[in-house]
Amino acid sequence: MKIGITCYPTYGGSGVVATELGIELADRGHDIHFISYSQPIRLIEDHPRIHFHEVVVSQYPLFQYPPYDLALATRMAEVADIYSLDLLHVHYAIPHSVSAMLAKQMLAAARNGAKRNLPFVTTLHGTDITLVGLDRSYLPITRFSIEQSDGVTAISNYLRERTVKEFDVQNEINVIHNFVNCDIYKRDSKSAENRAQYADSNERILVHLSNFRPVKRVLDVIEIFDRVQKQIPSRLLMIGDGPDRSAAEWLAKKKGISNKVEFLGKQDQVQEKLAIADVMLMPSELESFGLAALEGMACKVPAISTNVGGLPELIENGKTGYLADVGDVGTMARCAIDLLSDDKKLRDMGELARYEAQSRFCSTKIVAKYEEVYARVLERSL
Ligand code: GMT
Repeated sequence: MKIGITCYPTYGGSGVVATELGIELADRGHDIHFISYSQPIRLIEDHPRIHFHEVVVSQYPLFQYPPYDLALATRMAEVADIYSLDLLHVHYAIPHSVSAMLAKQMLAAARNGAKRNLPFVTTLHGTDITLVGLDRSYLPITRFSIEQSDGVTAISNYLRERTVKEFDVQNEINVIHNFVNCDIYKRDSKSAENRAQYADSNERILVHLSNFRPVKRVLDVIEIFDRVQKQIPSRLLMIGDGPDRSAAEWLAKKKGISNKVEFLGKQDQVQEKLAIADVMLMPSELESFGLAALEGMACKVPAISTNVGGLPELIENGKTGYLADVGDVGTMARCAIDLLSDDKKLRDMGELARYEAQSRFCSTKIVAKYEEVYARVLERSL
C-alpha cells in the first residue's frame, strides 16, 4: 500500500507512535509518505520506502494565525495525487483529520484526471479528545471530522469509551493499543556499562520520560524521588523537556537533591537510557495509554504510575508495576522503596513487565491490526 501519514513531528507520544508505525510498515513493504511541517524526530535513519514531504505555511501580513491546516490539506491532496496514495492515516484529530477531510473532498472534486476517492483513517491519542477536543471551540469540528473518517482507531478502551461518551460519535472505533519494538527496546550487555555513567554500583536509578506538560505532574516525580533517596541510595534521570522543566529543576534545588537529579533533555536513543534504569515514575494526571511506561517495561523497567485512563490496561498492579491515586506521592514512594530494596522482587517484576510488553504489545502483533483496518477501509471505498 501507499500510505500518507500525518502527525505532530515533535516529542509527543502520538508523533512517536506515528513514526514508529511508518517505519514498521515500510519494513513490511509499504510505501510511506510522511506529510508534516518538519521531519518526525524519531525518523533518524534513511529508509528506501520512507519519504518526507514538508508542509510550508506562507506568511502574510493579514495572517495573525497562519492557516497550517489549509496548507496541510493542500499538501496532502498534492502528495496523494502525485504519488498515487491509497489512503491517509492521521494521528491526533486536531487539526489533522480536518485537513485530511478537506484533501479527500478536493480530490473527489478534482477537474483533471486526479478525481478519485482518498479514504482517511484517524487515530485518537489522548489530549485531542480529553483536553483540546473538549474545548467548545474545537468540539463540533473534531466530532465532525471523526465521523467523516473512513476508519477510526483509539489507543485504549478507555479512550474509545470517552470518545463515545463525550463526543457522541456514531462510527465504529477500533481499539489498537500502543506498541513497542522489543528488538530495539531491551536490556543488553551495553546497558550495564552505560549505567556506570550515571550512578555508582550501590545506587539505584529511577527514570521519568515525558514532555513535561502539566498533565505529567513532574513535580510529583521530584516529591517521590525525594522520599525514595532518603531511604535508598539512588539517582533520578529526567528525560524530555517542556513547560514544567524549570519548576522541577527549582524544586529539586530547593530540596537539596539537585546533585542526584539529572535533567537530560530530549534524547534520540531513548531506549539506551531506559535500559539502565530500575524503575520508572509516571505520576500523570491522565494517560490514555502511557507509551513511555510500555517502552520502559520492554527494557525490564516496571513503572510506578497512577491508576488513570488506559494505564490499568497496560499495568497490573503489584505484578508488572504499581498503580496509585493521582497525587498520592506517599504511596508511590513506598512502592518504589519496597521494590528497590528487594533485588529478587525487582528482577522478577522487570522480567514479567518485559514478558507482558512482548506478549501483548509487541510491534509485530499490533502493526498487523492497523493493516487490517487499512484493508477494510480500502475494501469499503471501492
Ligand atoms: O502526553 C503525551 O505524551 C503526548 C500525547 C500525544 O498525543 O502526543 O500522548 C498521548 O498519546 C500517547 C501515544 O498514543 C499515549 O501513550 C499517551 O498516553 C497520550 N497522553 C495522554 O493521554 C496525556
